[in-house]
Amino acid sequence: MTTSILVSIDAGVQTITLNRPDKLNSFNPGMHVQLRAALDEAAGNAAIRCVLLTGSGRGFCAGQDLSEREMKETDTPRDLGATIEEYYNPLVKFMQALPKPIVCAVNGVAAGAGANIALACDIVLAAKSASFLQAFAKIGLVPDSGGTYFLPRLAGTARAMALAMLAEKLPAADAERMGLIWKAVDDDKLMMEATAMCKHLATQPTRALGLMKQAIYAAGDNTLAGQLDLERDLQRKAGGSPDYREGVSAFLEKRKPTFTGQ
Ligand code: LHQ
Repeated sequence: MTTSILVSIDAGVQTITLNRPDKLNSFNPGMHVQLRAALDEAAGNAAIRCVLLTGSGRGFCAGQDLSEREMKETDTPRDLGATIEEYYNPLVKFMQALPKPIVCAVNGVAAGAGANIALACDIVLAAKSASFLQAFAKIGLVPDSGGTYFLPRLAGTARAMALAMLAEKLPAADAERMGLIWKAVDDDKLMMEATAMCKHLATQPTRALGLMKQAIYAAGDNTLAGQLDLERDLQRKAGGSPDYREGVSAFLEKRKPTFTGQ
């Protein structure tokens, strides 16, 4: 049986590779289920301290598999909201709530929901030849999987609107310049850089990194006073962690800390 998702674990990093290359890794229900199972493992396995998401072949992910969506004029329209409710929305919420870093290595075109699932990751690296495409307008849909949330927050309303309405491919270097992603890197360096970054993150104070995600994602909806309160509460939690003790001891003893992630 061919599997839609490849998963491997090494040095605290779980690498998840979307694996339907002949369909540019577009999503069908099977791929959704397998991806969610992999992320569930990342959540439950303390030995996994960073997730790396990428795609196989020449694309990252082309969003929903449209070959399963062809309609005749006489067909009753399918409820796309149901697909989103069942798969895409829980996926994006789960990724953002996972208390461990998720790095995305965008190896090729990221289109439709595929683009927005990339943007839902915590740190996004992309190959210089990769591109981001809010493909929805081309097929009469609206951006989903958090697109209308992430785009204006990351790049501003003017850019979000044009990206959504014009549905033009945005090269990775422009995505970096607009602040949509962390970095565009040479194609042949992408996986090396992404893996090195993940291996580094997997040695860091995982609990604190998870709390950082919580704080930074809450900021978009919070007042300053609310955010200051949240920082106080999260710092209280981080300050009670073994990794905080280790970090301070290592600093005072002038040695490298050994964080356990706790
Ligand atoms: C594909 C796909 C694809 C199937 C390429 N499906 N085969 C949520 C809920 C429910 C329903 C609706 O949607 C959603 C959210 C969404 O994600 S909607 C947006 C869906 N995605 C798109 O509209 C993107 C469609 N794809 C494209 O526009 C192009 O393929 C891009 C720009 C991504 C890449 O273009 P090219 O590099 O020129 O590649 P290609 O078009 O030749 O594609 C390569 C193959 O992959 C080709 O198959 P073939 O057998 O002819 O070689 C495509 O049919 C297949 N493929 N995307 N989404």
